Amino acid sequence: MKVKKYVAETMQDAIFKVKADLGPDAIILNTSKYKTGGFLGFFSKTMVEVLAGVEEKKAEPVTGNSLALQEIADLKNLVYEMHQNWENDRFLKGLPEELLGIYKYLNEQGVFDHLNKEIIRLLEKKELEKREALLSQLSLILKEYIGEGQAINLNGRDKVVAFVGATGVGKTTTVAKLAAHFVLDEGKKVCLITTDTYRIAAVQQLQTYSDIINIPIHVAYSDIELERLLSVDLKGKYDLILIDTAGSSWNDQFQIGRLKKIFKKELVDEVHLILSLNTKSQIQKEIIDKFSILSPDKLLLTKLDETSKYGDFLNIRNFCKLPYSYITMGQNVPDDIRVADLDLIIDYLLGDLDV
Ligand SMILES: Nc1nc2c(ncn2[C@@H]2O[C@H](COP(=O)(O)OP(=O)(O)OP(=O)(O)O)[C@@H](O)[C@H]2O)c(=O)[nH]1
Ligand SMILES: [Mg+2]
Repeated sequence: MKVKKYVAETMQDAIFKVKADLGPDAIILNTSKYKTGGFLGFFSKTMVEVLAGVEEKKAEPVTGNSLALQEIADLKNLVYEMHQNWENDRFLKGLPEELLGIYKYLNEQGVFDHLNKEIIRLLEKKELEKREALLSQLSLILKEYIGEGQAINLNGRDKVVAFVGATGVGKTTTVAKLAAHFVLDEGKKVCLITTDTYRIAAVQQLQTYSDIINIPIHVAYSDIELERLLSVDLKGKYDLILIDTAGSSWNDQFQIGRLKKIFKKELVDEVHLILSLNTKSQIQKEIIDKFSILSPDKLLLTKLDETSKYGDFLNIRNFCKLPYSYITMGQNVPDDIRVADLDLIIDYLLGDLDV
């Protein structure tokens, strides 16, 4: 241990000196006071003496090799960054003003840089000068990237559709919105099933909606029960059966695996993976990866109202090409849901563009 003595007029000053010199890990070993100066015992000053120490950290053995490797890695990163900046500058400098405006706008919308540049290059090739032509070409390119939405289409046959996704993304609310839509707007016979039996409140939440819409609800406590409901009890009795599931933390492979067991493909026609648009793109990617073992058929995007940047409509395409089915934009059942219509998405994405 390194031990040192500090003298000051007050204890506070002494401690301050200790910390400044030995750092926050220092410990006080002893304190004492003594008088100094003065005349015949008058006018003397009381001083504080503090003995403090700190454990000396053993330096990590640094080998010549590891130091050199670290330096090489740092240099590589630096060169890569410089190259990226240089490329970026070169790319941006060469752009006509309108295209630069579009690039900056998409950048503000949070569109991944490499996608953004890809889109601008495609636009560049068209050599369009008129603003209208440029915008309509941009909207065509974006539509191509995003792809046509695919709502639940009953096509005269009955369907079983299940909804999966991370905790709290809006599965139950969305199931209620869709149930209300198919009953009230399309006059279909709809039934609900929930496999979310972990929380009492979860069953009650869906029960409340089913009471309001006046449709039956069944609770499946196990995969065997769900199988019986779908293959025997409810078979052929409804135009549409909607299955709500318990939210799985996307890190919980066990929970997601359990759903796989429940969804025997021949009993469930469509699985919609629900993603919330208020989640970071990188996390969206991880969620998509984790839920891919359930082989979802469509992506359903929720909480559009909780974001002001719409780049994820494009970014998600980078990880997953499944069609979007619906978009939800609020908590109101049944109003806040729309089919993932391409014109609607483009309106959101390009709504504020002014080039
Ligand atoms: N702002 C906004 N909130 C929404 C939307 N959809 C659902 N919510 C809210 O998000 C919260 C969670 O919704 P739930 O439907 O319970 O989510 P869940 O995925 O079923 O949750 P778990 O079953 O716990 O995994 C509720 O407060 C909903 O009202 C939406 O489009 N926008
Ligand atoms: Mg729920």
